Amino acid sequence: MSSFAKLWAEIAPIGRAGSGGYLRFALTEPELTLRDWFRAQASTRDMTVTEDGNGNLFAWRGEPWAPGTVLTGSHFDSVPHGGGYDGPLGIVSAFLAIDKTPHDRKIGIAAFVEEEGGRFGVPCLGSRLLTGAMDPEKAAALTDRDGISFGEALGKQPKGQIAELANIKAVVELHIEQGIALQTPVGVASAIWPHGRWRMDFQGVGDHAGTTRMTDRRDPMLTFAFTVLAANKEARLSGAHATVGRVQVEPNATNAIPSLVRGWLDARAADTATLDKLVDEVVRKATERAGRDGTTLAVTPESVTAEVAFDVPLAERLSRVLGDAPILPTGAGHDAGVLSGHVPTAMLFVRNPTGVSHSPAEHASDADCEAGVEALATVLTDLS
Ligand code: HGY
Ligand code: MN
Ligand code: MN
Ligand code: MN
Repeated sequence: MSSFAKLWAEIAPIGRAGSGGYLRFALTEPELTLRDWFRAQASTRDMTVTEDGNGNLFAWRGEPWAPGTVLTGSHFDSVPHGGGYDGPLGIVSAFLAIDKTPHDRKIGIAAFVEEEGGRFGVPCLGSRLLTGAMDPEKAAALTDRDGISFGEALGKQPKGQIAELANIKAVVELHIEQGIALQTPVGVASAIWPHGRWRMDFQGVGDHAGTTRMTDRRDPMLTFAFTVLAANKEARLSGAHATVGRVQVEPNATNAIPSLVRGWLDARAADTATLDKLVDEVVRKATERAGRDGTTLAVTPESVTAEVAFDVPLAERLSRVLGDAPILPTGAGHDAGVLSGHVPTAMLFVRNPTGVSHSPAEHASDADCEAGVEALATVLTDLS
């Protein structure tokens, strides 16, 4: 069994659901177990483990935050029933890669908290706090579906911006590709598409499903359904990506016309103009339809992220040391995207043969994951 397969087998069962997907929400039992695994891996390598006051975990070879350190790593948390590679692959690969780098190199490994935003609703929460892009008070007040706040889950007020980030020489996050463009085992990221989430509240009038005449209804589900179709059509027309997910219906009964339907539009596009046009069009059409349905629509932009263009010389340097590895964009958000505004940052992608991600079917071959470890070791050695 390869060293990758052996280490992978240690974490594979943690947080796996009957669906074969993972329920690894930030600071819940499975993710806390993965943090214990992280600490154990660090201690077998005599690495110092620190937590930055925001829930981000770090393992350091040498002094924590020592000037000139190269930082790698990713996240443990998953979307509901997500795949096992999205996030953890970057952390498992980091521990295996550091074993292949000269011992005198200053390298750190990070496990960022709440990257998916699957529990508290803000993606890359940990890296946003670390870089000062998220207000600690606001973060502490974010609540999950059970009303537990991030501050309670963390057990303290998040610290916010960490000045020592300025000491970090470079960041390299390894991640499974969440698409099907990569035809070689390893690639290098050029950019992250602009993307964001828009909360859409469709307000109507709750009423009896059986006795209310169709002409008297103000059914928000109708406006919602129209909006889902409009988003899909706009995306197809403009080559963008649009999804409406995480739908909440109140009251959620078979025999009651809902009073409120809440859903999140996740929209992404290769450029900001296309993204803006898509969102504007969808909101315009949905608002028009609401007028016809006698409902109202309130749209709240959340965690809208501008395009991330990774450091070009760094990406080209990585591609060169990896024997001309392809350089390609991604539509997925990453902690590396948040950090790239503060430290020279790069990403390595490991081939995803089906391109499927955020699904139990997400998979990468052991051979490609091993190639990813070798590539990460090469890059960490080169940069440090
Ligand atoms: O949703 C994303 O873009 C990433 O997988 N967090
Ligand atoms: Mn993800
Ligand atoms: Mn991820
Ligand atoms: Mn990420």
